[in-house]
Amino acid sequence: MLKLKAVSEPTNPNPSDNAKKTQRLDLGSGSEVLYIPKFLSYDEAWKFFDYLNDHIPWTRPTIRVFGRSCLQPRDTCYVASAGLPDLIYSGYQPKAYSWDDFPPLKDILDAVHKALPGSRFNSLLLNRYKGSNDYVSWHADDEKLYGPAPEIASVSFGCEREFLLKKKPGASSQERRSDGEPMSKRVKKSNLVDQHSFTLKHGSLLVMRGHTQRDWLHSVPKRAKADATRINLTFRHIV
Ligand SMILES: O=C(O)CCC(=O)C(=O)O
Repeated sequence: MLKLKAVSEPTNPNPSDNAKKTQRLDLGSGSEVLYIPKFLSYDEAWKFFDYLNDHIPWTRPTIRVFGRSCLQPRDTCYVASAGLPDLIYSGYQPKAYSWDDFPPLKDILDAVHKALPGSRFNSLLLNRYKGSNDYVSWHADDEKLYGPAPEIASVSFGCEREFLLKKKPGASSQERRSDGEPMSKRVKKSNLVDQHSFTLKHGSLLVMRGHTQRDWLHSVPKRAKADATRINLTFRHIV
């Protein structure tokens, strides 16, 4: 597995945004990840953390995984614009709160829209990891309601956690077939890497786009040393 190399790539013509040092990781086949470590200032991000920790009606639902019921290993909440189809994942349908219920979320949404010109997020899944035993297992946000190539913007607060990406097994074989070359040659030529790791910092923004949900899985594993609370917001667009 490789750690992301810090390649500063200005993606926004606004010079103050460039100073935030966007790192771009090309995953191949039309998938890419952007990472902005200092998307929010340290102090501003702690103010949001305190607000979210205290005011969001966190719940820890029972979900179904591989046919068995279990407690989701993190707290959650869901916010969506009015009139959208319901979100259902792992047999669980969260109540959709309104943006007006939590005004600071609209400020974060505005900042995300500004950083990602053309984006129009209309829903938000919030996660709270209360310590090192909380996690999210390997999955892709590939529910049909997000469309075939969703952009997902993830803002992190509090304790740093590792965020992993690994290629779906089927995705590499699709690549081989369309290319028509044996895998060994391809790997030598393009130096493909099937796993990546990011340390998601307090106040950072990570964006998955293109075919990332189709071809890759992501997770936030348990980490013994990550014993403080982390809050993560994933902004999504329901089509
Ligand atoms: O907490 C994170 O960084 C990831 C959350 C996630 O994967 C999700 O909400 O689907």
